[in-house]
Amino acid sequence: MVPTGSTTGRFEYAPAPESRSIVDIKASYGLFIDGEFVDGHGASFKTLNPATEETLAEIAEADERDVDLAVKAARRAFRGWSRMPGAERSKYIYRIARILQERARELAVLESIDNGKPIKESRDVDVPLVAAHFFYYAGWADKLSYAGLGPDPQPLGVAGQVIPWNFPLLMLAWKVAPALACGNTVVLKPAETTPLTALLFAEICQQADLPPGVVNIVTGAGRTGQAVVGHPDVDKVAFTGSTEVGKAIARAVAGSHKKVTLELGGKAANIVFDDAPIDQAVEGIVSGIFFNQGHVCCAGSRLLVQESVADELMASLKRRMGTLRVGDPLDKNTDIGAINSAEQLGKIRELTAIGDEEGGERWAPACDLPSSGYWFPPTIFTGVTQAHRIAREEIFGPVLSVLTFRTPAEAVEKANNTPFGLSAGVWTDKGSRILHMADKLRAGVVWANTFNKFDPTSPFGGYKESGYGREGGRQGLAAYLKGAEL
Ligand code: TAP
Repeated sequence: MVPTGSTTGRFEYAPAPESRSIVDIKASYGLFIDGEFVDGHGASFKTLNPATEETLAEIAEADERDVDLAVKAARRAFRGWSRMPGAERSKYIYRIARILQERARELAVLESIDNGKPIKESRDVDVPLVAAHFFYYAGWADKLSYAGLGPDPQPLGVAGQVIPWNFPLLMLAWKVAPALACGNTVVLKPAETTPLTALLFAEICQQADLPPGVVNIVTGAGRTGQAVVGHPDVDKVAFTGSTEVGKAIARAVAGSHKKVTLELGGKAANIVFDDAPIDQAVEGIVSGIFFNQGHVCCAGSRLLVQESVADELMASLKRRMGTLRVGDPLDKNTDIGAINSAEQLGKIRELTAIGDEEGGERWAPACDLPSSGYWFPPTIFTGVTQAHRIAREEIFGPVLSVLTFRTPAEAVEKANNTPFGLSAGVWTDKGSRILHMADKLRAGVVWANTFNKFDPTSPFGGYKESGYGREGGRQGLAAYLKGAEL
């Protein structure tokens, strides 16, 4: 949909461009085990286009036997892969990175079709970052002894990796690239609703002549994830997803030899002080919560605005929200795409209804949403207090809860008043205030006068219920090496 141009933000539907034709989606997909696509022993499930509710493909659901075959293949491959000189391993990883770049358009279109995210995000953010991660970690493969993580770093073995649906390919890159660079082999389970780009990545592994078994992809739902995490011959568990499932995984592996990293949920504060450039802050608030439909673990889902500028900021934010284009993910002018699944849409509706009941004041620009597909308009709630559930729980949708503060100390107290600790944003003209806030905020990442900026060289991870361990940067290697702690 595109706005008619009125400041009320009314939208009309715009048809999809031809971009869909550049990607070839098969009717059905098997599992990727030992370098080959194979039939699974279990049932199959459908993956949908969330913008249309059309079935895209039939996907094999890996059961315990399939996961066992994948882990055995990874174990066999580990002997050769871990002993290969780092410079040789890096050649394979560089090759994967180059093919990812060559096939970037195809990957971006497929990601947008399966996930619902706007093509301008998958094209300009997700896929370039995915390639950048492989390039970055390829560079580490022959330099592990110089990473400051011990003189003779050794890989852990077989890594079982379980990832969510919000950044399907990027979460794969965050997990697979460092694991391979360190000499581990991988069994990865993508999320049930977004398996397609992981399966295209499997094809890319074949194209790069990666030795069979180094990367295995087992599609399925939570049960498949449980089988990966619980397999006795998995040495490392890397999980990104909800705090609830993260806790279940921590319990499941407790007492075993497995090394675990958990990247979980968040409820980030985006804090705007009265000396901040308002227009710039508004852009940061919009990208902080509406990027990727708000399906972002580090989304700036709580706006904390200093009372003296609250009215001016809110007026400006509403004007800007009126210009956001909601609709067809494959239209390159779209700002907000489809919600990833009916289930997620249900969760957003439920929590926002609770926001209404608790006395929050809901506002959204006028939107005509398509009749099929899963959609939610960009929404803000004012009059929110810290006790409200929409200020405490992760909504994981395009919904911003607005609170105010008077002093920096109050801002710190409110920002830290959450069980999570993944990220935060600070908007101010004063460098000293940025440093002060960065010191006081209990968040793994603190952005200053920007938001949602990612780079493979920079470690990412949480405090408190946002999980433990770091991904990205030199620190991200520690998760995949014996005895290496940060
Ligand atoms: P989850 O429901 O936790 O699912 C994550 C993955 O775990 C999926 O592949 C899921 O399979 C699988 N799974 C479900 N139950 C499992 C179990 N008992 N054992 C092993 N695996 C299991 O999360 P989601 O809804 O996909 O993703 C949203 C969440 O991820 C949000 O909370 C978000 O904050 C978090 N997230 C965090 C980060 C970082 S870096 N901290 C980044 C992105 C997302 P199915 O999909 O088939 O159920």
